[in-house]
Amino acid sequence: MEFREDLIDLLRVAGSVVVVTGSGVSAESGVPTFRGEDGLWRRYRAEDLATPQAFSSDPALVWEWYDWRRGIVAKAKPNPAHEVIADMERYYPDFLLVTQNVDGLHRKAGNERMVEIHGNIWRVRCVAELDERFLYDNPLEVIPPKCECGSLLRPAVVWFGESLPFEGLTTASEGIQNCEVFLTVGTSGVVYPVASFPMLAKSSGASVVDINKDATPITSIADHTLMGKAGEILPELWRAIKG
Ligand code: BV8
Repeated sequence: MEFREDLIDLLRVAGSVVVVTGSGVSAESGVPTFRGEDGLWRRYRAEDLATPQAFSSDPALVWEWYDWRRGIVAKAKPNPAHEVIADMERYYPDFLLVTQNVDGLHRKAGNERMVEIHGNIWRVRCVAELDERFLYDNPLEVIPPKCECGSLLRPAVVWFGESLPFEGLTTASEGIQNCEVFLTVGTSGVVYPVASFPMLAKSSGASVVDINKDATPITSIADHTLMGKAGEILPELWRAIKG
């Protein structure tokens, strides 16, 4: 795989790098993407299930969907793309990973300087007491699961129409406005506010690099576009950078 010299130089000497990932980075770990041909939802669209309205009208249905997804994620392992992004955290003096994925695979690969900006599929929240905790039961014994207080537990993820965590958003936007290189991997760039991050990076003077299987709205603003599978491109790119 050939890479432009200026891209290799850029990534070799960068001091501050922000990486934003979407479900495409986990595709080669066997975790289905949202909008791909293998569509994450079986009979329903994600946008119709990942909402507070869907949960309040049918918590069992929403939990059945998440229990099914937790089953897939439980068997998934980080792939070479996750491994490279974990190595980037050790290599770059100033590094931040912002992931839209709720599968926890980046943390499994070793990333720590990271924001799970849409939450984590293994965390739940009591709808009454609002406290969060990990719930690793897989499959769930009871659907929908209940808190000790008797109220429903919900997945601690950000649904459509819900605001993203303030702290995570602040960390992400500060990092993006101060980075030299902004790298997106495996995201269709259609879900806001994360979809606005590449333009924020560009307008803050960062070089935008996009790795994706298909063209997306990010393609038109990226300084460098590497089209293909993240699990194949990233290891080759990383070998070229580290020599
Ligand atoms: C909010 C967690 C304020 C749950 C998710 C109209 C215009 C603009 C915005 C809106 C609008 N209408 C509504 C909105 C706001 C809405 C939004 O953006 N909707 C979109 C659909 C238009 N956003 C929100 O509601 C957000 N909140 O705005 O708060 C607010 C408050 C009140 C009222 C209004 C607004 C909350 C968004 C978060 C939703 N939660 N997930 C869960 O996971 O169950 S979103 C979901 O999409 C996942 O987090 C996912 O990560 C994310 C983004 O999708 P991608 O990761 O990009 O995945 P996708 O399948 O789309 O693409 C994968 C890509 O990888 C593809 O391009 C594919 O080609 C590529 N690929 C595949 N395989 C590979 C690969 N690339 C490389 N290698 C491979 N092997």
